[in-house]
Amino acid sequence: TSGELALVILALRACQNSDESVTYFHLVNQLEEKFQKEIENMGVHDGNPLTNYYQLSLDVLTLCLFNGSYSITEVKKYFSPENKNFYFGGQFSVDTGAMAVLALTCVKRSIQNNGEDLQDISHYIESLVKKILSEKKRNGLIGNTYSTGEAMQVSQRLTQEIEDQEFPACKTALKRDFVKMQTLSSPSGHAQILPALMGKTYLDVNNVSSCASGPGHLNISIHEPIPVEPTISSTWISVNYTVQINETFFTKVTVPKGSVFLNVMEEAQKINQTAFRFKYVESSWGPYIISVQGLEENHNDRTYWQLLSGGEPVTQGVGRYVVHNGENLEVRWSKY
Ligand code: B12
Repeated sequence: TSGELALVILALRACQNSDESVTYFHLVNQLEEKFQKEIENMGVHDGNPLTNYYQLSLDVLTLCLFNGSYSITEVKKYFSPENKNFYFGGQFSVDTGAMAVLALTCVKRSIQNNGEDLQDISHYIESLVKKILSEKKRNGLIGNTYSTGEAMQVSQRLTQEIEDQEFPACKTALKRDFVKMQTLSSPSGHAQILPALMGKTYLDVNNVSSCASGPGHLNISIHEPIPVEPTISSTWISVNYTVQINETFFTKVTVPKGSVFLNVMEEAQKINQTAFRFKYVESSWGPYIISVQGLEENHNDRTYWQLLSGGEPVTQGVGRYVVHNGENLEVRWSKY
């Protein structure tokens, strides 16, 4: 996807030794094409990109940092803070907003004259940063753990406030979660939190300080990361499982204690293949559910399979979410 390619380009640059010469020309060309396909898709599918605005932001950021071509008029047209793509199910996506601010900040720096473009882009940035800051929680996080690292990148003020102990819980919470993730080995989570913990942003990627040059000075006391597979024991628990489309399909499932959401779905599928069959793809966050009962998610229609527990969306995927005895799990056909 366009965002995956953008991340690859950023990663290559971040890791480039100063004595290496790498040409990004072809990769950037391909990214330009993929970005145009995203825009074309929006034209014919009611403003919905092929992927999402998190990735479109990664695209603009990378094209801007690597002198690729993109049109400021298009950026202004699509990145207005009121655009529906900044929201999932009515909820402002801090991750998406943060990535867009990074992209717009790069675009702003690249504008030479002091005209209307500069004013509009500055206005977008201001408005998005406000929306991000309004998602600050009492425990110090902005949105949740994963979005906090990215939110910290967008606002020097935010980073400073956190440093100044105004939100002491924030950095502590981030460090704690970082350590937790180490044991659960979530490379995506790490990649999104590390820059903030190191006081860097994705915009710094061109200020080469080679990643091969040393481990840096991140002060987290971890000794040996202990790889923790979910501990499946011989104790059994019982979980309620529902698939919700227009109708409700329900079953009770028994799984070993320590099982994850995916294990429940697999057990349900054994009980009733017709009602509970499903498919997933592997992603950088682990298994992602793409279809249930043969009904597949569709980016053009903004449909997907939402995961819930007790009627509330869960904050982890099926491969990570550990289930509890008596829990009411649900997979719901939803729109975002
Ligand atoms: C866009 C997005 C979505 C879209 C994806 C469809 C689309 N139009 O692209 C929608 C709204 C459908 C979605 C759904 C979910 N998401 Co989401 N999503 C994102 C977001 C903002 C960007 C992902 C992206 O494009 N990354 C860049 C590309 C290059 O990387 P990628 O890995 O190839 O991207 C793909 C996967 O990330 C996948 N994906 C998206 N969300 C999730 C969640 C999980 C658990 C998995 C395994 C995969 C996955 O879709 C991407 C496009 O194909 C991230 C934010 C972030 N900080 O990463 C959250 C994020 C990844 N999502 C998250 C969550 C929790 C979910 C849900 C589990 C929510 C729920 N309760 O239902 C569901 C997934 C359920 C399922 N079917 O398995 C969390 C994951 C945290 C974690 N520890 O696992 C994140 C980090 C948001 C957050 N701050 O909490 N998501």
